[in-house]
Amino acid sequence: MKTGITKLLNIQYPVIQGGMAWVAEHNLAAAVSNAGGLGIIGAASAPADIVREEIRKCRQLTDKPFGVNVMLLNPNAEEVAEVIVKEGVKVVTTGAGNPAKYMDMWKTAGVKVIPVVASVALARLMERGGADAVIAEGMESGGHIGQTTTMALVPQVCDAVKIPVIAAGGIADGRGMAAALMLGAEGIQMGTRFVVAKESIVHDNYKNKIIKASDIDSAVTGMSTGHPVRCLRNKMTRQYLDMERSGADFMELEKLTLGSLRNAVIDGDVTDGTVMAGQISGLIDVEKSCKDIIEETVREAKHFITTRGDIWAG
Ligand code: TUI
Repeated sequence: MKTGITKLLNIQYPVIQGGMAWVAEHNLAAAVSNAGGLGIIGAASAPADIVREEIRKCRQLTDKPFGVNVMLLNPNAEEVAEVIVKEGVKVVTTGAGNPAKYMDMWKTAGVKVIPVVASVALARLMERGGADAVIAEGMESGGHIGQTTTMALVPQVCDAVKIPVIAAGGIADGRGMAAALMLGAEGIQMGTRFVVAKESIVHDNYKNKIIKASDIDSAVTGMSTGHPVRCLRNKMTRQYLDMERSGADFMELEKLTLGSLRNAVIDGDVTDGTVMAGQISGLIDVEKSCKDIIEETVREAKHFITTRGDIWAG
């Protein structure tokens, strides 16, 4: 495939892996990169030293390009931003905020910067600030989300900027990829699909919760605090939403979720833990290798794009 994204990143397929907290570690990132996509190490809330180690471990597993995601609510974001430059990482994606203050440092170091945006306004701002591409992420996604769906956001962002756009949110197969390309995107980012990859170190309980989920099994917590987060429904989301409805304050809600994503991802506590996942969970019914995920997605996308002309064939 050749798109603005494969050319920009020097990769075989325009398929990027989401920078998911606790999930996007070096094994998953290397597997995605080795399969021809772009693997991403999610720095999430990790201290800079851990991120440095993850980068070095990833390098031992792949000689292909990979990136690091900087979660901008991370109190260590500044040091992580510097580690990326010092370690010679070539691609950065950002999430949960505006990366403007790191842009010059990264651009000067020759790092390709690809911010996740949830609105047209931020996409425009990022293009003006020197971003190489943007990821337009719809509210179908897991984790921290914006307010607009992928279907509505992607074409509007594509019309607003000249840099290549990557679509994210609600994509887990070739139909989703084909649709994203039709909306004007030049690549896709998938998160939930890669959580249920063979190379993903996520606890089996977490993977099985996604596999068993149906279309309506996610909920959005944190609307009242201004940090909406999509996760699969469980005892934790019910408790959280009950507390929100009864007017609990931010600190009380924070206390409830402290460490809860780690408890679900690493220890497999999918009852009291936080199971971040997207609305497309209902489509995911089997664990596959990253290579199979990427190759089947691309093959299916090509099939749909090249055969749908039949509709007008009479
Ligand atoms: O960042 C994500 N997904 C995440 S981050 C995360 S860690 C976390 N946990 C609990 C609460 C908050 C964070 C879990 N999942 N996706 C990328 C993304 N970025 N989605 C939406 C946005 C976004 C939203 C607003 C990006 C920029 C933005 O603009 C803010 C501004 O300053 O203009």
